[in-house]
Formats: sequence, structure tokens, C-alpha cells
Amino acid sequence: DIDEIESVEDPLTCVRKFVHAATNKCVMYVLEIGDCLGSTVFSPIKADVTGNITKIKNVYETNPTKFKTLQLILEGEKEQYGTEWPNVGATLALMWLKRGLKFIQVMLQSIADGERDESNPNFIRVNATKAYELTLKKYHSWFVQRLFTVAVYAAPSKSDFMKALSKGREVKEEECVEKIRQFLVNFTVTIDAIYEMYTKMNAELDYKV
Ligand code: EIS
Repeated sequence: DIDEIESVEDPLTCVRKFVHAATNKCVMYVLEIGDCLGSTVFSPIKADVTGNITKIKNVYETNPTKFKTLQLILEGEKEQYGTEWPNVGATLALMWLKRGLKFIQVMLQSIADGERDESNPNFIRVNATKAYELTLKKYHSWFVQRLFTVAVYAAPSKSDFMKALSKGREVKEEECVEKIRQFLVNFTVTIDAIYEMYTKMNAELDYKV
């Protein structure tokens, strides 16, 4: 929201507001993508991501003025929970949510960059596998890693995926890739800012599930 950004004084507030606004938008896209993936294999993933969002939203709604930005939520919870923090509340929910968002970012970037399996050019397995290795794998036990391998086999073909992203319309691959590129500009900046915030605030945990 340009108006909101221009009306504030210092650049840091600006960045926080941007992260807050952009995340709301990103989150909507994620849910839409989830719906497009229909398959029951994806329902635990969708439930997890939706759970994270609900948790963050609920905390925000307890005090929208105090929790105007994601950073203010983390700072507020740090104060509130003491030694339990960051393994608690919206801080924990966003810690996991950002990994799922980063997975999507890396996968879309890989598709946009034209990375593909030459013998199966209409599959997105290579893109999903790359994204998994760079974002979630390190937080998953051997068992969950096996589940991922199964999920990747249920992934739609690239053309079905593009169709789903275009809300069911038949679109040219090039046209869809261009939209993905545009989407990635703000999406990437936002996710990077959230990751940076976790690093700066020392809020990142690296246990496995
Ligand atoms: C966290 O979940 C909770 O999110 C968090 C809190 O309860 C915390 C406590 O430790 O746990 O166990 C969850 C973990 N979440 C930890 C795993 C759930 C699903 C496992 C399925 C494994 C396969 C994942 C691979 C994805 C395959 C994709 C194939 C590609 C087409 C366009 C595709 C969109 C896919 C988006 C992928 C996002 C995955 C997110 C998984 C996150 C995760 O590992 S709290 O809850 O704080 O809110 O209470």
C-alpha cells in the first residue's frame, strides 16, 4: 500500500509496514496455490500453513495497534514469554510459515529460470526438489523427508500447475512465467526481510520435526 508507506517518517518503519502489507498479500497467494493443488497429499501441508496464518492473525487481532507489524509481534512476544521465546506463539508460527513461503519462492524462481528435467520437461519435480533441499529439508527428520518424496510425485505437471495459477484459464507458458517473474519481485524482498528479522533478533531455531 503505497499511501501507507509514504506517510511514515523513518525508513525502518517503512520496511516493517511493507513487510506487514506484503505478507498479507503473499499469504493469500499461498492459499490460492494450495487450493489449486487439490490432491489429498497436499492437505497436511495446507493445514500446517493455514494453522500458522491463523495463529499469527489471532495474535495480531488481540491488539492491532500494538502489533501493527510482524516485527512488533516478535518484540512483544519476546517480552511476554521470556525464556520460552522464540519457541512459542506467533513467533514460532511465522518461523515455520516463512520456510513454506521460501519453498514456494525458490520453486517459482527455478521454474521462471527455466530449470527443468530435459527428459521430463513438463514436470516440476526438479523445481520442487531443489526448493525442498534449500528450504525445508534441514528441518525434517528422515521420515518426513520420505513423505516429501511421495508428495513430489503427486505434484501436478507444469502445464496443469500454470493453469491452476491462472485460475483455470488456458494460458501460454511464457505469459504465465512473466506473471510469476513479476510476482517474485516483491515476494522475494518480503521473504528476505522476514528471514533477516529472524537472524537479527536471534529468533531462528533449527530443531527437526
Ligand atoms: C510446525 O510444523 C508448525 O507449523 C507449528 C508448530 O506446531 C511447530 C512445532 O514444532 O511445528 O510438522 C510440520 C512442520 N511444518 C512443522 C510438517 C507438515 C507437513 C509435512 C509434509 C512433508 C512434505 C512437505 C513437502 C512439500 C511438497 C510440495 C510438492 C511441490 C508441488 C506450490 C506448492 C506449495 C507447497 C508449500 C509447501 C510448504 C510446506 C510447509 C511445511 C512446513 C513444515 O515443515 S504453529 O505450528 O506454530 O502455528 O502452532
